[in-house]
Amino acid sequence: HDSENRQVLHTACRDIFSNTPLNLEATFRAKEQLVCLRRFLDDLEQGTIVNHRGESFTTMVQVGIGGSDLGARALYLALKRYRLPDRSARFIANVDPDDAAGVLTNLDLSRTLINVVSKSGTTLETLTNERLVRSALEGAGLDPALHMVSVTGEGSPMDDPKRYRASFHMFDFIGGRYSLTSMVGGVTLGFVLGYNGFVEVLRGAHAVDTVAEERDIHANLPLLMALIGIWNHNFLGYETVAVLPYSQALQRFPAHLQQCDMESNGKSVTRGGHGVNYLTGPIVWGEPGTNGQHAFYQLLHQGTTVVPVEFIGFRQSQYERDLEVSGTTSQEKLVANMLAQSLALAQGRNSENPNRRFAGNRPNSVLITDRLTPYSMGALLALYENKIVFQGFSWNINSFDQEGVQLGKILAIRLPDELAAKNEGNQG
Ligand code: G6Q
Repeated sequence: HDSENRQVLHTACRDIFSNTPLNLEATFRAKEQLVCLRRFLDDLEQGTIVNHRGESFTTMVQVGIGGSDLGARALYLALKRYRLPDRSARFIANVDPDDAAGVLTNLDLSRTLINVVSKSGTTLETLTNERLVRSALEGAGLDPALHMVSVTGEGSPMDDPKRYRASFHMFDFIGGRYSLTSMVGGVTLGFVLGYNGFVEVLRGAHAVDTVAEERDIHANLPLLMALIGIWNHNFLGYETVAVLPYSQALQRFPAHLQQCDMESNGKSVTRGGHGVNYLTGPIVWGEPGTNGQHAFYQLLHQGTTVVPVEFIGFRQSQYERDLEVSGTTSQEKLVANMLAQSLALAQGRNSENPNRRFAGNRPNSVLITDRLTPYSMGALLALYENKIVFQGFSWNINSFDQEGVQLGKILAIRLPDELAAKNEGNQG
């Protein structure tokens, strides 16, 4: 049967550090885009790209949805600590007009660059929001051509230099939800973190891509995580997995993983087109701790549904603005809470009183590193990307189609079209 027949070359964006890239052409093209990005960022820095008053740009608004939004947004929040002085980003995704209105409120449009990101250049939400932002710029007496840049597929309807001050390309050989390390994340993250900051993200991702090639399972962390996930899901029958970062900066990372994992592995036919008779991708969800402890952890400890948990923690804080209270810093309290939760889930607690009894034996893993930096963020991202890909291989499904999303896109056009015809009839 036909599939979208996509190549899976997101790792080519990181293979720039390798002497033997897997796909020379893809890596060459990824490098070309990095050169364009560097030039663009230098021009911003040196005051060659400025607004009509000769002032620098301080904010970038990324307009895009799904794979053209979630990862860049999650990493921006994760790495905001490292932003250049006077640089920040905002994001508009939803076609809900209140999303755009909320973002544009109190924004100095004259110092803002709008970065429209769409691989296909045809997504309803993004095209609608582009028009909306364009008209906001015009309404403020600004020339959209000076304020808009784009990231899109070569030859897409958005690949139009007349409409954008600068344009970057993303490639057909990289799926949307895996595209964060291409220009989809590169332009906004580069604007905020600087070129070197973005390259550090790539470097961290490349390090884990290399680990993913290890043949020894014990040395191959993404493979180990994939196999533990399969054990919990297929052998023990647990249907969901919670990713619980003990870092507020990772607040949107579970949402990015939700897309990457569920869109990739939410499939029910094999690559040969036969129905599967086993579970494929789990339901992925999560929120940062300790906040979650005061909310849904009750169910994790004592609910009838067992939820495997993946904890993520850091020994040091990002800002290091911490205080010792009652003998420990806040960061120490944060990590201690994570470890205590992990132990409690595993060990449980016996009590005469059934209300206070915890069964234990609830599977969880703890992933811990020194600090959330561009490098470790890139590594974390690639860890999960590789895990998801390994699970897709194991289930023998095509993790790189997204027919369910495509159906949504068709439906999203059909009904509004009928509504538009009706509106026109009413006006007539
Ligand atoms: C990701 C999916 C999907 C896609 C969005 C936006 O893998 O394909 O989430 O990224 O629908 O698509 P465009 O980038 O084409 O606007």
